[in-house]
Amino acid sequence: MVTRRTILKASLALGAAAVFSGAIGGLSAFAQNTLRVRRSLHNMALNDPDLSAYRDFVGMMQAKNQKDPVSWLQYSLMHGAYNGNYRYCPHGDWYFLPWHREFVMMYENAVIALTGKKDFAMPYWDWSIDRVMPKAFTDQSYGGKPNPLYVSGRTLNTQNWPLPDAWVAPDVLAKKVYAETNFQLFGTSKNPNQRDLDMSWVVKGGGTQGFLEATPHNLIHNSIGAFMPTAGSPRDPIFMMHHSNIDRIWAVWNALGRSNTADMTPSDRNLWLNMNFKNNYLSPTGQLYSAYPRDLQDTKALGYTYPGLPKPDNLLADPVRDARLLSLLAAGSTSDTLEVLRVLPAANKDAATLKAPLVKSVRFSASLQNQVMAQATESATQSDAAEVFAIIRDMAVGPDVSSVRVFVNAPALSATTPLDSAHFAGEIGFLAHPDAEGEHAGHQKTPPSALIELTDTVRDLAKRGLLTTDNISVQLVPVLREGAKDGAGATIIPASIEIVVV
Ligand SMILES: [Cu+2]
Repeated sequence: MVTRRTILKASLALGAAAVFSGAIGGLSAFAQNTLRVRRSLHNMALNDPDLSAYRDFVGMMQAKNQKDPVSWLQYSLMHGAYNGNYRYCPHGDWYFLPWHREFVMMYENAVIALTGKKDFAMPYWDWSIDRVMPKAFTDQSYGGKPNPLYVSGRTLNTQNWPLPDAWVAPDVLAKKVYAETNFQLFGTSKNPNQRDLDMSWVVKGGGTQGFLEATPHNLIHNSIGAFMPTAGSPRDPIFMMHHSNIDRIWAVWNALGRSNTADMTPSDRNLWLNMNFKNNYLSPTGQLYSAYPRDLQDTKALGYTYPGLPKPDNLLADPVRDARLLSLLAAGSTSDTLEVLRVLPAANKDAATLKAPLVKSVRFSASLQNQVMAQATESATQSDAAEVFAIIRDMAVGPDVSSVRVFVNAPALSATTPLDSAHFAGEIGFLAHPDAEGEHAGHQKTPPSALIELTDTVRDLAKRGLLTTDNISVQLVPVLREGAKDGAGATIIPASIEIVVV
């Protein structure tokens, strides 16, 4: 039996990266039917018909009266306002993927309607391959006129360009995204307090972000700057290509044979599938319309697909492991004997600052270390490999913090400690949020929480002899927003940190 645990052990080296990278361009498989195919921007000609239709569409939408519901500004306001609040768009909970699937389709349908290009499909920016902004978006002019895809004031944070391996390398995605078998661990979990289908849950957040949302999704938004780190992010035309790629990753994950709902309880399945995104979207003629996750499960049923989708890999979920992790995310405890190491007690008040990273240790017993390390040296492919996760909860994030880097047992740390350090475990990005007052205060998000996998870092450190004590130390280093000052707004205070060996 091949389970998720086995594959972590058996290594994903077997071409996984090449299969999932999106580098395969073949359209032939879909050429005979009517599915529209969303293609990669990689090597796409600037005058490609899909890219040209999108450019024309953006130009048309920007030229309209911006009070018209079918205009560049009004479409973006369904998501949220620049320097304002998020309106309908969920981040940090399990509605993140389906809500944005419909949002990209809302634009796609409008491109078709306004340009008349019936086979238009939104291209995607595969940032695993193309680590800088695609040229179509950075040229200030096109065809002798201003380029509608160009946005002035993008910062393209030099620290983060080209996009680093730690966020987007194909082998990182293979392991941290595609090998995950549980939807909520892959695509961000439910707010544990949700008990009904009240629409307010959609925008509340309060789930625990997995790697996909916390790292490539959030950090690419932030790295681009201008509109992209804010609730007004859809005002940057690159938004649709970024989210088309996020949507493709979900489609690839499903194509590998992963189910969104098979392992949800009946009650959770109902709460996820039947939520009404009521009047969250605008039609090409300016009518409000609704969508339900139950109708957003399969891109082919929605009329589009992506090239090069993989075949199922027959990787089986491990229900015990999934249940343990999910109950830990939901309740802070598990019903069985799983040992939870409390790195930071609940209601912590200690802050990480730029000058003083938050460094907290907890006893990491020899027997736990052995559970993790036994697997690193054992050669059998069948294993009960232990994984190590950190859960960082309810982070109070200062407005000047763009992300936080997580290190393990580093002897010395600073803002410039590189991401390829053996001690680096992960980076969690935070979109910009306004203060908690204001007219949409009821729509404020719960402080973000994230799940960070430490397995490889811990094993690697042990192999190098860098895990010599029986303590494990978790270290948080905030990263400043582009242009922000290192002041009171540059701190981050997690309510708690737990480590669990599953
Ligand atoms: Cu969004």
